[in-house]
Amino acid sequence: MLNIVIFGAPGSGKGTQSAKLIEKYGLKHVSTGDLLRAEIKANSPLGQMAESYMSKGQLVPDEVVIGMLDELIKKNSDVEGFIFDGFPRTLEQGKALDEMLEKNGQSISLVLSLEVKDEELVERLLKRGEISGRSDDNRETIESRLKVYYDQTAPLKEFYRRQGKLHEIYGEGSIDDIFAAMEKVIDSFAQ
Ligand code: B4P
Repeated sequence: MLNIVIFGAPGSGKGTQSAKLIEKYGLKHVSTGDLLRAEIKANSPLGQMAESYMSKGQLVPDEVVIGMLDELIKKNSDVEGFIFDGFPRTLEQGKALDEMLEKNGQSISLVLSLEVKDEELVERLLKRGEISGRSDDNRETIESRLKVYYDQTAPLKEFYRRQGKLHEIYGEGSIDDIFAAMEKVIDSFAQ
């Protein structure tokens, strides 16, 4: 099993690169952002709750996101591996993910961390906001998402570095060049 975490700040290209990785490696894509947006679209109770956090640029509570993932991992015990995109986002989620995988005799293989400077992140997200109209892609919410990233998510890098799983990838430049750098790490792991 090849289980990859795509890690990075909001707008670092996690979703963009995940789409290319799935195509090449045939792994099951798990994007907590997409799952939560689907709940919002369906106007479910979970979606209504999630929206109240996401619209302010805050993280949805750990127990909600962890519960969603637990179910999904159990349901997909026959896949070749997972790409976790946007999960984990807190140390609590990181520890829970290790436990959930362990229960199924699995573990995280690699963590690919996309490194992009803040000015570029803001520029990308503002541009996406103009095109897609995503309600959390406005300047005020982007600023709080970045702050949340540095406060709550970035400490996970140390967690994975200690496990010897962290690979930092330069996340600026062409999408194909960034993908090539990721492929190199994955292919040398899988050999
Ligand atoms: P996510 O959906 O995970 O989104 P993101 O971090 O904002 O974006 P991503 O990094 O995937 O960027 P993308 O590839 O699209 O999270 C949204 C919200 O959901 C969070 O704020 C939180 O509230 C909630 N949430 C999600 N997971 C959670 C969890 N585990 N726990 C609690 N809450 C959770 O790229 C962005 C833009 O850049 C795109 O327009 C793309 O085209 C462009 N781009 C990509 N690569 C580029 C490149 N190389 N050059 C130029 N532009 C590029």
